[in-house]
Amino acid sequence: MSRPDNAAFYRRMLRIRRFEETVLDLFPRGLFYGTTHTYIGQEANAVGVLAWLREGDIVVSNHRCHGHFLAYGGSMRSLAAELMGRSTGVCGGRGGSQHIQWRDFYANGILGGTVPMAAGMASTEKLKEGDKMVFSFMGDGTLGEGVVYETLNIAALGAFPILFIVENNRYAQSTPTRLNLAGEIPDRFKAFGIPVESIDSTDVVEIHEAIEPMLKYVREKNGPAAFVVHTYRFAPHSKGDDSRDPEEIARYRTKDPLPIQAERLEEANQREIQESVEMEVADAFEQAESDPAAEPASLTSPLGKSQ
Ligand SMILES: Cc1ncc(C[n+]2csc(CCOP(=O)(O)OP(=O)(O)O)c2C)c(N)n1
Ligand SMILES: [Mg+2]
Repeated sequence: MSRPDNAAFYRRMLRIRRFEETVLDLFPRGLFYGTTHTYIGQEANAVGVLAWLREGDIVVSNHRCHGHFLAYGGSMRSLAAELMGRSTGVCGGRGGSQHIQWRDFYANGILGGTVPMAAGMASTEKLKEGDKMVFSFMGDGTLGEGVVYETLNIAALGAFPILFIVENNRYAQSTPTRLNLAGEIPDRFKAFGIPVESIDSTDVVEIHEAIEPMLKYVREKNGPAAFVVHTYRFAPHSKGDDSRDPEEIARYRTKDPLPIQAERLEEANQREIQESVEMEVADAFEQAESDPAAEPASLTSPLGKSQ
């Protein structure tokens, strides 16, 4: 499988970055329902990993799902509309920022709850004896949920086709990993005999290449594997809640994945991509804002249909 070219990697990350920056800019206007968690700074993970997706593969994301959804191929306008509770949203405006489902993409805001869900889907794929696999994203803080370890156990025993991706952005909300995570992250997978690869990088090309051996292991039906990316989020956990040292944030910002990738492109090419992404973002939010609100009846019906 050939990898996306440098321009495609840059465009995919920029779409996420500009979508998320716009969400943060617009939030104070009261346009969105519920809270939101942006992916700013972590774009290289979703884009590098999900460039390996094949038709029918399943992606299970978490509360920080916009980047995963856009990298999966989701529509920016439907995502904007979902955040605004519009009927044109990904889930008809009923899910909001954290609860997105489209095709084989699922996101849920219950930390850890997504991991057994993902493994359940992987067990089904195994029973079907097909070639599909599951990508299960989780944060470092999610490793504090006990159900994750029950899941690793059963996934390893059953040799389920699932790749666990841990995005260690070094914080769970406001708690640094050094205060809530004993030992080393890879050891938690090794304890169940699950092979694991780690990388400390914000370079989309490096991340894309580093995950390949683990992906191959899962695709060749050997069972689950894991991939740990040491990363950083540049924006607050949610919106205004940031107690991190500004000097630390500034230090990590020097490793911004966007300029790293932009440097691989001619300036004219960068500008062309930037202009087209600006247009896409502006259109997405403008159209979403003028879309009709979700039908009240659809909010109370499990099927989302008016009774
Ligand atoms: C079961 C559960 N407990 C608490 C929360 C509230 N909460 C949302 S995000 C978060 C921190 C998650 O940290 P991590 O897994 O590292 O992901 P990150 O936010 O850093 O991407 C918490 C505690 C939740 N959503 N679900
Ligand atoms: Mg975290």
